[in-house]
Amino acid sequence: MDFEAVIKYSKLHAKPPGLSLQYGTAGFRTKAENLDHTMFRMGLLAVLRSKQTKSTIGVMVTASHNPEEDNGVKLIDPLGEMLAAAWEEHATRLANAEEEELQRVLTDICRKEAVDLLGNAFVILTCQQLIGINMCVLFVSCFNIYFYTPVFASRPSSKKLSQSVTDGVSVLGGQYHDYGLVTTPQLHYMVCCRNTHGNYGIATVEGYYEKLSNAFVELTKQAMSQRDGHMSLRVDCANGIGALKLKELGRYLPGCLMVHIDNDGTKGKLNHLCGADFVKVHQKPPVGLEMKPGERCCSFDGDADRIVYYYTDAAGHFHLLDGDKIATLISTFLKELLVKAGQTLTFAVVQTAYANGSSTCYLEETMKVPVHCAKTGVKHLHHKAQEFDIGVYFEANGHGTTVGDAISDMLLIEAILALKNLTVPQWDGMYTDLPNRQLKVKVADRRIIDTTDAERRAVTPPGLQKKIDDIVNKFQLARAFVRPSGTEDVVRVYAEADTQENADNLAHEVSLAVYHLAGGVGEPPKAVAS
Ligand code: NG1
Ligand code: ZN
Repeated sequence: MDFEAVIKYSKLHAKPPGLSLQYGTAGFRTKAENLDHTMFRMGLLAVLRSKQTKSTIGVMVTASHNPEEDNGVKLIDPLGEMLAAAWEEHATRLANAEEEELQRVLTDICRKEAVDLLGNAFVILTCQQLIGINMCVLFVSCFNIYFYTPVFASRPSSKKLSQSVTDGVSVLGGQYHDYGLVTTPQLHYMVCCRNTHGNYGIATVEGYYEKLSNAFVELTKQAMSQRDGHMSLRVDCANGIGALKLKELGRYLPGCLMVHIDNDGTKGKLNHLCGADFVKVHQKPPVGLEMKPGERCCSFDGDADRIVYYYTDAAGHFHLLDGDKIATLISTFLKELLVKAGQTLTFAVVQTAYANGSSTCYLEETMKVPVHCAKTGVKHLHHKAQEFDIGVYFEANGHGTTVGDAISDMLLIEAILALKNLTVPQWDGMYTDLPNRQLKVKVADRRIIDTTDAERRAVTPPGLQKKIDDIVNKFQLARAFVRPSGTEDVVRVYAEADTQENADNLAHEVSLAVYHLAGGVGEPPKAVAS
């Protein structure tokens, strides 16, 4: 390794002294102004991982559902999966090394991971310039580097951050290739295809559309031939990349599925009052979408790795079908097929603590499907799901499958609804969600909260869990937990109870406990306005 060059270039991407970041649920997330050194160093790390695995590795610059001033970076492993845990630790160490420690940390990673520095590295960079938040994607593999130019005008921070990544790649002798404007899941797909030499699919966006649309047509052709008229779906694309990609996919889909795209980025801001996160957290329809009663609608998030469904009934009531309902639909469908085929494969559903209590109860007690609870973050669910022949996993926010892919999840849901001849209200009627509420509390240092039992109990600060237990005991059918967010500088509070009012009050009381016992900053949390 040419340490002299690394150190010289590193000075151009100098680390703010003392700044400490952590590779969390979805990589590093913080203000764009504090990310330059991290981008450069993730470029270095991606090359090392590529050399070690002799494979394409993805590096993504993104802050999918976060506020505009935030940005982030994450690495994608050879099979399109999240980065291996040991390398997450290397990423954190590398990002936090002061300039004078850089050489030692790099040497240490190479030694521990037996990286062959003479090997090749291959990198593909794409930028997703969206209204509001920029996302850039970089792939590393063992041959070349590719670079894609954003379609829209680039924000200065995005250009600079992606340049920092390529500086890191170049200084270690990696090469580039540009994959253009793609969704996060498409990048994961591309990494997997490249490393499986076409066995998984063709590593182009066209290959992706062909793979998904062919599977959809094959799966539904019989059901579609028996239908009167086409199926139709309204999609809120959160003013993100999903709109563009869904339009492209439309050319590959047969006329039997009519997709109407709203919030396509021509008018609104990315994730602003729309998108899967907004709909899930606020439990109301997005702005920019005119729903007719009973009309089937869904929302993607900004980088199209989450999806939630919803509709309004004749009385105008809003009904949300979140990741838990999606997991239930898919697992019920698969379980029925397994029973029909007389198969005895191991089968389980993996959820997180955010899963609605009713969904867990329905799966275990009515469907007789084993349910496991993993820590937040799809990588945790993914690893648990791999223990079974068939594992279905979704976070309640609609983030599911290998890395979360709103487009492929949408097609799967549409296929199942067609095959089972189910309407959305019928699907919704499988079980009734317990009323719930999610809140955020600002604290001085969210690391003060440490959790156990798949994040369902707080071990620190002292007294907090006892206080939460006491509050929960005052309510019926109640459950609540708190955990530090891995993607935002907040503590998240989740509560569910027998009525919405009780869920709101429970969430508020728990928020106050966090505020008082875990170093809350600013004004104390206010009661939830219903
Ligand atoms: P954090 O910020 O750690 O809660 C959020 C989501 C996760 C996951 C990641 C990555 C919730 C409560 N949390 O993580 O489920 O999707 O973002 O996108 O929705
Ligand atoms: Zn996302």
